[in-house]
Amino acid sequence: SFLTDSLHTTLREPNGHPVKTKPAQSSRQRFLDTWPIIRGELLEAFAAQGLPAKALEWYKNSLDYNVPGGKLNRGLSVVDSVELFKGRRLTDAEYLEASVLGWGVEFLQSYFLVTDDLMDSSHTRRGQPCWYRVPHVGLLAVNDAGMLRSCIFILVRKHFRHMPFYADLLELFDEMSYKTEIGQLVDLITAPEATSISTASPCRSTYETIIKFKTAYYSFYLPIALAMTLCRIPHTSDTGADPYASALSVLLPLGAYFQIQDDVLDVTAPPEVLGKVGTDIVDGKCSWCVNTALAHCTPAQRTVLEENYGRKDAACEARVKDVFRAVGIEERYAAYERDVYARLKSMIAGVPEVRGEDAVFRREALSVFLEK
Ligand code: DMA
Ligand code: MG
Ligand code: MG
Ligand code: MG
Repeated sequence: SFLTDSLHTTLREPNGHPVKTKPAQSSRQRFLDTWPIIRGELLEAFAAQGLPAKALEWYKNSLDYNVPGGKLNRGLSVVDSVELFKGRRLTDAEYLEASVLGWGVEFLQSYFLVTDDLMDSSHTRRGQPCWYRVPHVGLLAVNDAGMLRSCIFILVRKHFRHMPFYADLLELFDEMSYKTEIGQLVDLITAPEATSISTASPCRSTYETIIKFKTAYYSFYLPIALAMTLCRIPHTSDTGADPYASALSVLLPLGAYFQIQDDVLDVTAPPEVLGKVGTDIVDGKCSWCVNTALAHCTPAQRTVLEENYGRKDAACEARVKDVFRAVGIEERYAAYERDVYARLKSMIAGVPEVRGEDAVFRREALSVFLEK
């Protein structure tokens, strides 16, 4: 397929020598190698419903377009953490099990991205048009998104229905989806159509709620909690600490850091690098940049923000970006990043490691995530 062809193309240095394969790439490759199996199982389940060939074709295109094209950090975190907790290379059968959960997080992600792009009126994603902008897709993207989410449950049922932790897995996917939906709700109602920032009044505490709910739970806690569940890490330990709660206490601020970075990239990164065109200013989002700018701007700059933020107009957007630059958004972000990185590192150092039957919850899973 176009997908595997492009992935197997050898990357070249400017001097023409092949780029040396880093360990990170081979772990990514092993994960990607399970995609045809996962995809095959889903197509088989779909075909078993006895549907017209055209429907199968549509479903196949939606899967290929929306699922495997991203950085896959969330999915990889599941399989890498399972390997880390078990302390050895997984057998192919074990790896496939772990990858079902990894792809599960990626299906959830694709569901949220397809609907997020519709609601944010975005144009591009992962260097291609957003799914709803593809000719003939349009609002059918709503149903396609739901079908991407259903993939999680088809696969988890097939692979784990007989396991004692089946309900725990379902609960994790379900609860983390709910948290994300809450986050998306607050994100959207704090950016009402045609309302200037003076009345929408973004504030720090609303912002912190938004990013924790819309990003941190599903992107950071979910992959680690799935890996812990698969490795049968218990909820109790000798010290009395619940390792899931300790993981959560680091992964929520780590996820917030990630979303703050996403907000800064939205206004600063070139679309060729980012794979998407930022829409936060035009959409009037309660983002880290506007909150930071409001906290440090002069009264004149505040007026510029009030008159131009959230307007569907490129000139207004450019004026907002000028204020962001003038108040030093990038420098302030760099300072925040240095600080939060140090803070997370010391938090991670205090996380207790907890032994399960044949696996150990290791704090290194958290630092691996931080380094990514
Ligand atoms: C990210 O919000 C959260 C979800 C649940 C997709 P966003 O709109 O900032 O994401 P992006 O910048 O990727 O559109
Ligand atoms: Mg968006
Ligand atoms: Mg959004
Ligand atoms: Mg964003």
